[in-house]
Amino acid sequence: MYWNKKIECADRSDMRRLQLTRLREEVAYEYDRVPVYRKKMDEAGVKPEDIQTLEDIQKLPFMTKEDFAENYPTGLFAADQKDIVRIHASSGTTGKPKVAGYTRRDLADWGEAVARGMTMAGQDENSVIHVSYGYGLFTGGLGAHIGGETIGATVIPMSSGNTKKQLTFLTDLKSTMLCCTPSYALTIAEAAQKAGLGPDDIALQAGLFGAEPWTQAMREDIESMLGIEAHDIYGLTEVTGPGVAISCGKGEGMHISEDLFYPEIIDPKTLEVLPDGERGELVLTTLHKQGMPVIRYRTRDICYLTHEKCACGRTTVRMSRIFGRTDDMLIIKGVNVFPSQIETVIGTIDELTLNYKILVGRVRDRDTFELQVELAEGLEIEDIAFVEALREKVSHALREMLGIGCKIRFLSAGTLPRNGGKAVRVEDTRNFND
Ligand code: DLL
Repeated sequence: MYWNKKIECADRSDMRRLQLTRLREEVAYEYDRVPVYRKKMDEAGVKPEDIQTLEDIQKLPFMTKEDFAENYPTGLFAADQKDIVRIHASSGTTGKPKVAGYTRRDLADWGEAVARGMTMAGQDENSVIHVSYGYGLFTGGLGAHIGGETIGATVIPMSSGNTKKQLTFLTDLKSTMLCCTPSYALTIAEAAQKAGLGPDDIALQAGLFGAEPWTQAMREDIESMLGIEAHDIYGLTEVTGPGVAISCGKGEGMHISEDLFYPEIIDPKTLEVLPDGERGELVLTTLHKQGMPVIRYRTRDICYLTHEKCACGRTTVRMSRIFGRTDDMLIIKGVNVFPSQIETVIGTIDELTLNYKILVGRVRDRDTFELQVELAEGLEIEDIAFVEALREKVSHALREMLGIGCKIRFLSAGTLPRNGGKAVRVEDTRNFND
């Protein structure tokens, strides 16, 4: 089943023609309307007219997350405020969020991209779509929502949390698709098992899981426990949200909606464009965005591309699973966390030193998150009342900054190893390569 066969199964030369037309329009629009990007292009000595072929994209300067930090909150917006109908945001390095703005047409395109994926996963206007991604500034909830509405399905805006209620709605309303992070899918699956509900008791057929890296083993667990087909969905706030690419389940990887997003893979060190099959950093250019187009945006996500025709009949380029990131952003329990945010919090609390370690791991496919931090010189770790009050204070401040909780372990001053070189602040023992 295809949502938009003309695009999804387009002849490659037709697709490239469409992409070139859109790229030229998008670059001219961005040059005209976003002074920061115009300056970058001028500095690189390139004008919109220099884009004559798709390969000419390589003449254009990159955009990075630093551009978001420097131009917070709306310096990268291209549309007039009266035409921006929605704002989303995700966390940034310094604690300053990356803010994205959408016009009506951007929302329609977003719905279209997610609709393609939902159709790949066998959903249509008869489906009941249970959305357990968070609603709000995070793009997961409203992104899945708009896709479900676009295909005309019945959408349940559950948001995340309250697993018991999730199960009740899933079963009582006979949901056919579950949309949430893969780790939350496992939580729901385990709760279903505990409640004695097997695949035959639930109407679910498929799931659209993303926003964090996951493994093949996790996919198999989710599929067998819930009796569904699990599809991978990729996206990021800066580019739109979920739906940049979605897996069809027939071939490897995720189909990119190439009429809307142009992908390149670069070597993050030399910045050279790499051929199909080679792992590198994914760079994305929006081809039809009005609110906040991005051009050659360095996502920091590591994957590879393939242009081989897929067994499902689609001709669109596919990206592999995400194997990791080139920067220090961690995704813990589906939430983006920068170590610098944690350091900022620690720095505001006098009773702590800036010697800390973040430990991230996985136990039974679930993320664990612990902060070890040293007490300031002279403070007694044996003073239980003091330590508990401090724990409360640090916990609260961290939750305010990150949006998730973390286990805190206090250490006496001087306990953490100092190696004299670059401090190793993060120990992430999760492995997303299998
Ligand atoms: O996570 C958008 C999204 C919502 C995607 C729901 C899929 C489903 P951000 O919060 O801006 O946006 O985080 C974007 O999450 O750069 C990747 O590192 C990671 N990511 C997103 N999808 C996947 C995936 C949303 N399927 C960052 N596999 C991205 C691995 C993913 N990592």
